[in-house]
Amino acid sequence: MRKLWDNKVSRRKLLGGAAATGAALPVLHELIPHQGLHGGTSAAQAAVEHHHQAHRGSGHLGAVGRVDHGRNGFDPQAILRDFDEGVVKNGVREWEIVAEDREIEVAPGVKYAAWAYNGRVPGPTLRAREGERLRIRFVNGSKHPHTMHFHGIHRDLSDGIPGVGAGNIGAGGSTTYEFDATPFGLHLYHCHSTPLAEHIAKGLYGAFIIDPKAGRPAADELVMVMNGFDTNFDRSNEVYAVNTVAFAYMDEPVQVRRGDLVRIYLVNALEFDPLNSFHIHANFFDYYPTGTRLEPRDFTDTVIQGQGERGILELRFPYTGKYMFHAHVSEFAELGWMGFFEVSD
Ligand SMILES: [Cu+2]
Repeated sequence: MRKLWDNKVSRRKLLGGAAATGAALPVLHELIPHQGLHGGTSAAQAAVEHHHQAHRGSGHLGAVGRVDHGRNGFDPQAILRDFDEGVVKNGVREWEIVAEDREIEVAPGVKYAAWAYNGRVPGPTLRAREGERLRIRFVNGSKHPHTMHFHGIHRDLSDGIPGVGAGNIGAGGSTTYEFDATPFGLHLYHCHSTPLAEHIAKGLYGAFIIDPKAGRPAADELVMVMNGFDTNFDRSNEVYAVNTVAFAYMDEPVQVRRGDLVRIYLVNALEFDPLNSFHIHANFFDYYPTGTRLEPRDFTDTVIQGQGERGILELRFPYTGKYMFHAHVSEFAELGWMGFFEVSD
């Protein structure tokens, strides 16, 4: 693991000090050492460079290149619309999930020693239908003990926590979790081994969708897992993103059609920061908290989610063009959590 911050300056100190001057980004740019630009780089550098590039109208992180999605083994564009429905055998929906240690690139040049379910961060978006029997075979290919803890209603023995049922699954071990898909809604799964924040922050989480028995109206469906990365292990994130890669949807906007119903499954998997948020420009959405009711609670353009919170957004874009979306926690936006929808006919 490369050491990203040699001077022990946290990004919070940087942002706080810079904010006091009233010119956050240029000051940040001066404060952060620049030798990393041609080798290693910090997230804040990446953010600042990105900001400058955007203002020059030249697109993306030209100075430090792009994240190598091929090497990562997953692509934020593909994750958006990748739903893993497993395999149904004898009336039971089954998956096999393997945990592994895997270095990933979370911003251009910023490597992170992640732990991953099925080789990706976030893990696969598992999707089932209300009332089905589910069986998840979990294999721990990592060097550390892990579990899979699913949100939902089930017996304690299948809850995937240390000390109950199969408990911690050691390196090379495996177990099977079995429970019914209830209630319908948007849930998540994550490792529950201790120390808990670290096991989640390292990348062991994913979206878990239980569709209502009658389904939902046809839509262009997108999965957005809001996450972050503590690259210097100070229990504070240096990189923020949706689906892991900072600014991924600035570089490659999310493509949608004008007038289509767009449904976003939004999950907050962030650790170390109590709140995250999602804000869309020039539009409003219906919001279904946890997706457990078929009527929206809100019609809004910004939603706040605590740790582990999630909800379903539904909207249509009335105009073509590029529309920004980002955390309305501005600090997170500057450190990677912002992107564009590109609406076409
Ligand atoms: Cu774990």
